[in-house]
Amino acid sequence: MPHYHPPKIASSEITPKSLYMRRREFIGAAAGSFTAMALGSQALAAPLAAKPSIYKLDEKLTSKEDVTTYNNFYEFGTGKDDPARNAGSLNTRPWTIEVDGLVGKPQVIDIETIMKEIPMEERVYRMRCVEAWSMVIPWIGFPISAILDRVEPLGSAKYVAFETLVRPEEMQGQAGLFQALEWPYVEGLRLDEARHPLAILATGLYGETLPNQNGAPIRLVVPWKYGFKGIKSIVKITLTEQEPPSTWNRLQPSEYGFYANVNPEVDHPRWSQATERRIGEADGLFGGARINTLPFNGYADEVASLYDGMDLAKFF
Ligand SMILES: Nc1nc2c(c(=O)[nH]1)N[C@H]1C(S)=C(S)[C@@H](COP(=O)(O)O)O[C@H]1N2
Ligand SMILES: [Mo]
Repeated sequence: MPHYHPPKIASSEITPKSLYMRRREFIGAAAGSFTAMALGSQALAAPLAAKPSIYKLDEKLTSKEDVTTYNNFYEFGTGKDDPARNAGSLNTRPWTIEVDGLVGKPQVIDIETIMKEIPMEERVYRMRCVEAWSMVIPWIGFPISAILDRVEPLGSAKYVAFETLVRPEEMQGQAGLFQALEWPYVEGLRLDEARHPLAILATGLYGETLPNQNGAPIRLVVPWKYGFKGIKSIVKITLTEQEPPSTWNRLQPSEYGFYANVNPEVDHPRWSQATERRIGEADGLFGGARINTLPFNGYADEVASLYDGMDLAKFF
């Protein structure tokens, strides 16, 4: 059962209210590993070995504290501190990814198989959110091609679609009356973008397995694109002929493109994309040092040729 679509019932609706409130207090009060034990089988952060990065970056790493407490993961709430507070309830074992669509060998791949059989590499990348803040993160992961090669895409496959888990009883942002987004969160890449060696599926950061709030057990990282392309907690990958839908584009196409390549010359309709706030750096009057945003987030030499002949402003 690789793909779990339970009915939309909040745990507060199926558990007596008093018990639910007490459980929330209890979970909130318990710390770290104790919370994990109380909730069952989600994996704790564990050391994760990786080959050193072949892509060097001469920039200061964002602290692990900031990387793991300032997050966007609307399945756990819309506040930046919600995911770190709420994502402990997600069970990341067992976990499978269904890979299907235009492939010769569709299959369901277990996360344990991925961790055992695919060599992990460290990749220190800039991460630029469309909201104009950024980080430098030491990810651990592997090129998406390692998965694509296993399923043998057909000649007709042109795009790769990704889907996040739907499990409202463990993802409180998917439960209850207010739903920030349409679930599942979906994203996509052109097949040649997905096959670019810079595009990875990440399984860890800072030398350990991914914390839940960062998209455990496996998430996409495409460093030359805005952060919303980096879909978390992936359960399904589908090869398609047509451009697949993407969550933010579907919600507001005038503000969030399918391509979403970082481009300081194309402003968001409501703010400039020319500069960014590097999280954790020299907090000033406006809450953080502003630095210039680079075309393709600084990866133009590697990836610009993917877009030869395209009007990049038009294809935001
Ligand atoms: N499933 C899912 N994936 C998601 C999001 C989300 O809300 N849900 N937010 C995106 C956005 S807007 C950003 S900036 C990055 C943030 O990744 P981080 O919290 O690990 O830094 O995750 C992306 N992936
Ligand atoms: Mo973002």
